[in-house]
Amino acid sequence: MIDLRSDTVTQPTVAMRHAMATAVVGDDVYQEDPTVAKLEETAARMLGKEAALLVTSGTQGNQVAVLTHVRPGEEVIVEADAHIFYYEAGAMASLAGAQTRPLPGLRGQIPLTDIEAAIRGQNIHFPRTALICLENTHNRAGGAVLPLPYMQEVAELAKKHQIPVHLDGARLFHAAVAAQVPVSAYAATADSVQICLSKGLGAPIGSLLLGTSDFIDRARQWRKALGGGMRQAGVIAAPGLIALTEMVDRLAQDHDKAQRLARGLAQIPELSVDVAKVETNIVLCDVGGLAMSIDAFVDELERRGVRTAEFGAANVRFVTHFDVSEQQIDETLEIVADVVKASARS
Ligand code: TLP
Repeated sequence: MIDLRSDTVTQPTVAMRHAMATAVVGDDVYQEDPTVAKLEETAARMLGKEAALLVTSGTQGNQVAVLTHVRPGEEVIVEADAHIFYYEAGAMASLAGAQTRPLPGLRGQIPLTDIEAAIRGQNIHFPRTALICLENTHNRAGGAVLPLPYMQEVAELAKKHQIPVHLDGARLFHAAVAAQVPVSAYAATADSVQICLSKGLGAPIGSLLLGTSDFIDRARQWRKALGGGMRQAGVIAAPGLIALTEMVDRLAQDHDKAQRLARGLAQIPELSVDVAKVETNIVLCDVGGLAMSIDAFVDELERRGVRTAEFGAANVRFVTHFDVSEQQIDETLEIVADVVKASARS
């Protein structure tokens, strides 16, 4: 199987498995796990934040952030296709009791004028605008990179209105590598940041939430409330340390593989891929021009050994990662071309 459904499907490396087996551990609810402490310190140093908190997943990190920033009935400005709004099972509503204000963006960027217009003024009828969320890279926008100057402008606007910014950086390292911007520069534009160790960096489990020491102290209690207080979590932190220290620079290879795939798909006339929009490791391919349905296309690819994901009414998502080789990208292109040809004949 060539599994291009997501960059979450990678197997832990041999070094990661060894690190898990030999990790020095303690009870992290007592904050006595030295490997967790090392991971949190390393992440905080890399992102230039005071403190970090190991959480079970990107979703948990995002939702702990919302719970820490927002009180019930307050409003959160989000991009309309953002993961925190679109894919987290309505948790901002069910857990934080937050009201969301989704605003459409262009390649993940909500126009600044729209953000400013959506910020609530003082009025007895209005909820308080308590948080602005950004996502970089932006998943549903096809791994789009939010440029640093845009993020700096949002930060300035938010500061002017004294509203905190949360950055869903599940793939922030992908953005940093693609834009050649230090990850700390991106992190500096947000009050809290969530990064995933399991998306393209190869760790089997875990994300980190980062912010000021005071914010992380409060977030730790919300993590406990959500059942995310883990005991000998060093076995998770140990591969996470390898993810942060050894797996970041190689993301450029995943971006190259995505380019190779996108260029190949773009040569198939029945498919539509905007190669210029492939900035990182996600390729969106519009299959609306095919004689077969998107379901049938994805199923047929799977039957022939290529796993992809349906992403909306007409888009198929292909995500590259370290467990897929250049040769497998070429094999994928051959299989896709065959399936498209067969669909035209039938
Ligand atoms: N995204 C997954 C799916 O949920 C769609 C994927 O395969 O891409 N933020 C962003 C931007 C994400 O892409 C994801 C995962 C998360 C948060 C949530 O992370 P997990 O799955 O660890 O809860």
